[in-house]
Amino acid sequence: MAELRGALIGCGFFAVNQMHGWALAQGAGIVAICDRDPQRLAIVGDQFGISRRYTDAAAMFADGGFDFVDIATTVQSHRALVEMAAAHKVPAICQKPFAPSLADAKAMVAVTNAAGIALMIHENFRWQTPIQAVRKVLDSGAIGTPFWGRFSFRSGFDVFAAQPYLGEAPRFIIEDLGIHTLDIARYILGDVHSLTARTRRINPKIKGEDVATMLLDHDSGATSIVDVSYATRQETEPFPETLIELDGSEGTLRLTQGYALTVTNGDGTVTTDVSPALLPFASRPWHNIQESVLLIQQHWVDALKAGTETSTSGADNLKTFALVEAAYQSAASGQLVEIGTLL
Ligand code: NAD
Ligand code: 89Y
Repeated sequence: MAELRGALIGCGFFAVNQMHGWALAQGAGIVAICDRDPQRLAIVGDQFGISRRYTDAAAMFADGGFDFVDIATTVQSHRALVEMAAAHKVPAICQKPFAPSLADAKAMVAVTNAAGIALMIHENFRWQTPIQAVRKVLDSGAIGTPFWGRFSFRSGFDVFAAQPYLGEAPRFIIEDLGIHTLDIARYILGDVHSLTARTRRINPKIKGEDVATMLLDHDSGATSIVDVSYATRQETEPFPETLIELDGSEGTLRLTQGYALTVTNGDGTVTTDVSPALLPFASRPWHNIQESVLLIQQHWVDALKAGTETSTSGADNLKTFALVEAAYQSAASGQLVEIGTLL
């Protein structure tokens, strides 16, 4: 099949990683870009040699000539742009967080289903090499059936320097980062039926919460803790590592700082280095995330060509997004939230 032609909307901070990813992905390339900010359009267009440039997404869709769209804007525009893609029957990738609200996210799944187009949420953290390595250990049966887990992301990294909007919204860490950690918890231990959360704001300069602790009841019977913080200073800054502890019927697994994966069972203890690759365009400490961008984009190309559903389809990501909504509801009420009431 010929190379798939993509168009990218939103040429901001993170889109540069996506453009690098598209340059390396097999079977697809970007033929048009759009940003309502002419400066960003020029910077990214010049860097990646893209001559078809638009400041208006509607004009780009009207001109057409692409097989999919990659929406890399911030959350406020996601629903309108996905609806535009559906109206033109163009399969769409949409960055996380899915939408401003669960109602918007459900509407986006409905409109893409009605149009018969694929929708993938760019939920890339489950594609990180260390997370894939954890999944493989579980699938091998090395620790038996997991009954308890902890998914932890604690950092003092200044994310506001590159993404100033993160300090301005009333919701911060769960919607921005915890969404990834909750998705990893679902990916590893399966769907969740109830959740309890507590949040704090430690940094006085921001509007939203920067610490959250969540307790998840999985359908499998496993219990997990998802804890995230951007107010945690440590001797060695772990950004952007997700640390994982799993206890299973036959053994344990620990993914510790420095990308070390330790598995203990009846055969003894084995520690493996599961560091991500440092791709040619990547820079530490972002390389873990940057590699997962290429991996999820390659997955999209392969699935689009094969006509199969993606791992983080709109329908799948609704279940992750419901956990985000549940966490905010639980933190506000102090009560446990049943996920089924939201979906
Ligand atoms: P940004 O503000 O730097 O870039 C967004 C760009 O989109 C801006 O240049 C803006 O002008 C443009 N834009 C907004 N609305 C538009 C519209 N309707 N039409 C055309 N252009 C429009 O933001 P960012 O930091 O690059 O974040 C973008 C998204 O990526 C966010 O949703 C963020 O959560 C996500 N993100 C994901 C990861 C990840 O690992 N998956 C990491 C960082 C950021
Ligand atoms: O926006 C966030 C994301 O998705 O990954 C890390 C991040 O850039 C800052 O929390």
